[in-house]
Amino acid sequence: MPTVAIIGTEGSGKTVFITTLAKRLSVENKLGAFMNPQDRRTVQYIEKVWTILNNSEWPASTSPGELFELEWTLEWRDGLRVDIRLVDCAGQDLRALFADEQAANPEGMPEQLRQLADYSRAANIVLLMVNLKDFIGESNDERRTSNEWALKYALDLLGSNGAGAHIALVFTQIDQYQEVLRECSDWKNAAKKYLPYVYGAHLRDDRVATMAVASVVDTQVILDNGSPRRVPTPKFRSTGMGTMVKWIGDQAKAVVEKQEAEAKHEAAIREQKEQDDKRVQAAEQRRHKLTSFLKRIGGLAIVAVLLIKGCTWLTSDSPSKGSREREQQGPTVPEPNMVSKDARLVGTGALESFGLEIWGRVRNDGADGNVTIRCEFIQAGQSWPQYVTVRLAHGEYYDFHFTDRTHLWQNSGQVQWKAWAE
Ligand SMILES: Nc1nc2c(ncn2[C@@H]2O[C@H](COP(=O)(O)OP(=O)(O)O)[C@@H](O)[C@H]2O)c(=O)[nH]1
Ligand SMILES: [Mg+2]
Repeated sequence: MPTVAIIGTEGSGKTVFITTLAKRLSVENKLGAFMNPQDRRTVQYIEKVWTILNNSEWPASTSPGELFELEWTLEWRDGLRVDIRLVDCAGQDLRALFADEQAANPEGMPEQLRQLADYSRAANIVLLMVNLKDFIGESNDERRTSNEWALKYALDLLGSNGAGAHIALVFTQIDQYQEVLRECSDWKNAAKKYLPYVYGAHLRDDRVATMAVASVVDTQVILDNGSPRRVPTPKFRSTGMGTMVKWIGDQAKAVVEKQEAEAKHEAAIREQKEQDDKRVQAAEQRRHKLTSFLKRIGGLAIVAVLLIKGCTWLTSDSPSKGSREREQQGPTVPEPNMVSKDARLVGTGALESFGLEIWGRVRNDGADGNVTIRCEFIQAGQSWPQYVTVRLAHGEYYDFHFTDRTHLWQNSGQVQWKAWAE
């Protein structure tokens, strides 16, 4: 929802203005606009001030920030709505509302003013309420210049803060300045005459709209302790309200259209990005498929090559050539072959003791080299080994012969033996 900030220094006429506007729009106007108060306090406040005005009195001046508590939504029949808040501050705070140093140093700003500043800076529509008395009626040149400077500075900052707020300078209490209007023919010309710097910087090219209102057109003079004073006439009329509400509505429409266009644009960008992402994903998948296909093909190719190679190996004569070569070269290690072996008892001549004799023949069927012939004499779980190593040429025989006469004695028990060649 677009937000509206109605900003003005003390005495600019905000309290009387908002009360009059809220009361006049508490029923729908002819353009279908309606001020919807957002809480009971807002209604109570407006009712109280309205009663005061209709009792021919002005409301007591409000302390800065008090009016900010009030809140309305201004609503049109077509569904358009804006949030309205009032920002009242002292003249010197008008700059602080928009000044960058304050934004950069929010701790230096009183909490109350910070709230006002936050709202004002973010507002889509800003109405700056100006009482011409601060310029025309101000006989103090310095004060007049500083009033104008504060206003210009606020507008400068507002125009440059990038939020693109729709801004209007609103002259208030114009029932008192009909002479000025006659003299200048319109309010923009009056600004040119009485606020030349503000005019030159902001109003000249209509970047900032110029408007004028009189919340209380009908006034009467009363004697207050003998001195004459102007007070509202009961059932007073207002001027400029309709024009201002229409202007707010037009700006709000523009804000909403811009917001919608931006949202659409963002959605379009998002959609485009999603599509791009999808396209990238699809391309990625295609590439992945292709790579795995190629990998498979590659794998198959390797398998095919291996198969062909295998066939070649199987069919080629190279391996058999190798084995032939090996055959031609002969075996590389000795291959002892036990041709025969036997054993017999050898007596010492004495009956009580005997020995065992093992003999046999070994042939080397392998390469020339050393051959070891081993034997074991075994009796009652005990064994006594012997061995002999001989160098044998390929095909050469060796007759071996082992005897044990020391361990084998008595004819008791069974004698076992084994012999082998390595
Ligand atoms: N003649 C006339 N005087 C007004 C009008 N609005 C405000 N004033 C005078 O300006 C004073 C300040 O108005 P107020 O709304 O309280 O200003 P605020 O400080 O901005 O809230 C009032 O007490 C009135 O004397 C108006 O429409 N016509
Ligand atoms: Mg006030």
